[in-house]
Amino acid sequence: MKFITISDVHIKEEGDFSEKLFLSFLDQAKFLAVDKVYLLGDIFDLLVGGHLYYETIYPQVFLKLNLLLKSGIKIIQLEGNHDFHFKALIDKLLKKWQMSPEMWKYESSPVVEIVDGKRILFAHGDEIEIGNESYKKYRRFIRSGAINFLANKVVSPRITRKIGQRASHKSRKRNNIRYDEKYEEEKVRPLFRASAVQASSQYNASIVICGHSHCFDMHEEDSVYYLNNGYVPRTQKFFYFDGEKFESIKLDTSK
Ligand SMILES: [Mn+2]
Repeated sequence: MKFITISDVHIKEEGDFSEKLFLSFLDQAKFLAVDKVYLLGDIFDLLVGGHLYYETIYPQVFLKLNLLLKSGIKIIQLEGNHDFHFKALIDKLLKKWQMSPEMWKYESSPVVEIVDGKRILFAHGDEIEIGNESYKKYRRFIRSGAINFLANKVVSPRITRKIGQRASHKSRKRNNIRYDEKYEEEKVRPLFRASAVQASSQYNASIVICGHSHCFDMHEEDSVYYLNNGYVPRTQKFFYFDGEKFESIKLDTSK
């Protein structure tokens, strides 16, 4: 089985650099003739609730996803902490496109897949991160059934977008401190390496692939292989598994 995977693209609006990178990533799926594409969360900087409205905001992205599925390549979609509660959007699109639910699977928690005898854990990253208890409390609340209901049935996506744009403006200010290089090297990288080792025993997997930390890594420790493509607008990288080994590939947006 061959696959490609990416997380943390953070597409904000149509035509931005993140969108260009993501479209180029989707082109790689056909070029490399993979069987599956794993999207590990935070593909969008803000996408909450299953509204078809999002298809009109990002027409190019959904057109390309449609063509990908038509070519027989399957998608496994994990929630991030910027894009979640949108299973209904995928259900609606698949129905509209007359495609089987098997083609585009939606997961709200980490998944383990057995690939050529190896157990691989796919996660966004915040679910397996060690510590950060106040964030985890916030995460439980925001992922709850009540918020799912609000996002899908009550609040219009236009309003969600406005609220989220404010929130991401605030978190960008924080991120400037958090993702400072020295802090990344000394705190974030070791924390996520340790989190990957812990998650590997929790999920009984020898390979852990996640994002969220925005800190690129390909690291082997205690016979656990941990991969993280980092913050894509900066790293411009994704992972390719050719059936035997992993490769980190740089995206080309010049075309
Ligand atoms: Mn994240």
